[in-house]
Amino acid sequence: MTRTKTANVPEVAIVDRGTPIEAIMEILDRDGAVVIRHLVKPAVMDRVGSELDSYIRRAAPGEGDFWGYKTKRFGALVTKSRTFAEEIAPNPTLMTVMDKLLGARCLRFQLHVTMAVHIGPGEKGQIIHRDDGLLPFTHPGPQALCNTMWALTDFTLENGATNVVIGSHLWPDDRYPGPDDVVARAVMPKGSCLIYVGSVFHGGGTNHTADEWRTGMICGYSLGWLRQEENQYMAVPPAVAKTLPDNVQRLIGYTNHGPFLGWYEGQDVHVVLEPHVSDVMPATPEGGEYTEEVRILKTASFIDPRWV
Ligand SMILES: O=C(O)CCC(=O)C(=O)O
Ligand SMILES: [Fe+2]
Repeated sequence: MTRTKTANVPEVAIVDRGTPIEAIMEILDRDGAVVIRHLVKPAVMDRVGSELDSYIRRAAPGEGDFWGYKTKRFGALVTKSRTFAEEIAPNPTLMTVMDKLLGARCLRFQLHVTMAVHIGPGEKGQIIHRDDGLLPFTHPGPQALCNTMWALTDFTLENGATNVVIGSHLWPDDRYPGPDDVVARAVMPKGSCLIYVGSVFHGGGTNHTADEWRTGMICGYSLGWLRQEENQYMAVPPAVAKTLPDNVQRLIGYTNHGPFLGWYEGQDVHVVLEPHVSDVMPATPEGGEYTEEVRILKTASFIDPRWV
């Protein structure tokens, strides 16, 4: 189905790939969401689509107003799609955006959630919500997480492009979207990416088509000291993580946050991916084989709040 532009339906601000990061951050700060058009080539999405195809076919639809009744979902995209693991989750533009958004309140941000969302014909719009509603923080406040939605198919007004309540990331806890608030649609071609901060109200759109599925992939990031929404160590167990690039292993969480969070036997948890791992706390070798963080962990006499 071709995209029909409806004059009075607002759309989430869209910029081209390569737009300066400052301009992207300005829109994100103002609206709570922004779309980057063709952040990857459509061919990359074709590859992801073929890697996920058998899962999409096997997945069962949801059974509630939040996950829908005609919508298929599944997680663990890092394990299920090599292209997602290597080219989508660690996308350099997203890494820069997340660093700007989350980097001031953690030593490293982490992968928070991955999920395919395959909205079927006739599905009604998802309940409008804040993704950071899972966390006990008050609004407005600094962002604890930021999710993205990658378009595996075109996202159109007809097939369920995500609804985003513009500016709602700045609202207090007791304000919920009403009829006077601007709900914009994340209309975007395949290969584009919607970035939406954790506190902005949003939800999947209604799929008005008779025969078209709207397929997207959620890829979210959060402060590195927070519990991840999707259990990444279960979704990407060590045997799989071993086969991934170093930066992706660390993004998933196979590394310590500062010296004190996430360690394994007094070591950077990344060692569990190496062929020989000591299962007791090993002695620090002469000559500083350990990283500075592990040296601090093993020799500390106090805990410095800057480490967390
Ligand atoms: O499918 C969409 O467009 C949004 C999905 C979503 O917001 C969610 O599942 O949390
Ligand atoms: Fe959501």
